[in-house]
Amino acid sequence: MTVRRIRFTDREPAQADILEEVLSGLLSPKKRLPPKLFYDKRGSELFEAICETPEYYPTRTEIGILRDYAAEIAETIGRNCILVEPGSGNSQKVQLLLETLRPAVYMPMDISKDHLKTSVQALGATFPWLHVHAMCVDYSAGLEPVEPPPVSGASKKVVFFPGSTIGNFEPGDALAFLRRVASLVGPGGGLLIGVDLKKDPTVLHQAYNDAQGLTREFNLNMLHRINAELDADFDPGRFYHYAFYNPRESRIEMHLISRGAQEIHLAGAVLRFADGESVHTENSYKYTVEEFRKLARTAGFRVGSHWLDDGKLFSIHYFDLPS
Ligand code: AVI
Repeated sequence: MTVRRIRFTDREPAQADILEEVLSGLLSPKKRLPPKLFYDKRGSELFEAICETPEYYPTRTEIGILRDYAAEIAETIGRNCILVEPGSGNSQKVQLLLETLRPAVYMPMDISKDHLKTSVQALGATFPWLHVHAMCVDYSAGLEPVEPPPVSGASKKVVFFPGSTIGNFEPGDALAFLRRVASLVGPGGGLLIGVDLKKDPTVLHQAYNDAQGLTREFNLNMLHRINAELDADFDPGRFYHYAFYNPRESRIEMHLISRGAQEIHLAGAVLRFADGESVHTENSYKYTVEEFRKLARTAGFRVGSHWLDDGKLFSIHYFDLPS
């Protein structure tokens, strides 16, 4: 008998109509664009390249923590869980846990079908014992109830949310997301989450202003994407990448700053930019361990263990819900 270890659910959203969001953001008094626009094919490649730069410490630091503490993390969570990963991308980080954690089933969720299919095939080859139920969905549109395939011996649901993606949510949205995770995993379930920490602003500044200029290209790529998909006439050469740490708000802010006054045409609208005017493209909030634990408690979680690197740059937390 053949055992079907890999399943695929396809709820890929139709090509999102981004026009309305782009127009309303650029017509508002404080111009803004949503950070999800970063991640077209080129943007995703640029992000992967940023993660390899010497300045962007979060990725390698989180990977180091997962390597150093995989056994302890697995013991804290317990074997045979249903492991759900929203925004799983290339499923690189979870691989550091699979051998020790031995989940009953791994459920990666990602909006990019091709990415998901490739990574699921690779996982199947590396971990032949692993049951995988991959779902092509836009998890930011809601974490609808995840129905795991019938796998014997499965215990609780655990969400894995690495990368400090939670930092890209406004604090109110971060709380709402944690609440949605709590209702998804239910009593006895848990959340393993990576969170970037507050630190010397110079270190933060360098992480978002790498010497190779990849973060600059990543930021400007948004304008290339709007030109390509919405037929706008931005000249990306007429915008500066500007990223800085705002200590009052505990966040890195990324902006695109207009070099000179200019007019852009988009879907019949004329968008006017004053010299030096900003388009706010991203926030990346930084927390202390205590601040994040407080947020998780407010969302209804019981706070458990957390793990840090020696330099206390990054944190991984495990929270759960009483059974
Ligand atoms: C995906 N996210 C956690 C990254 C961050 O650090 O906020 C996105 C990023 N923006 C610029 N560099 C990386």
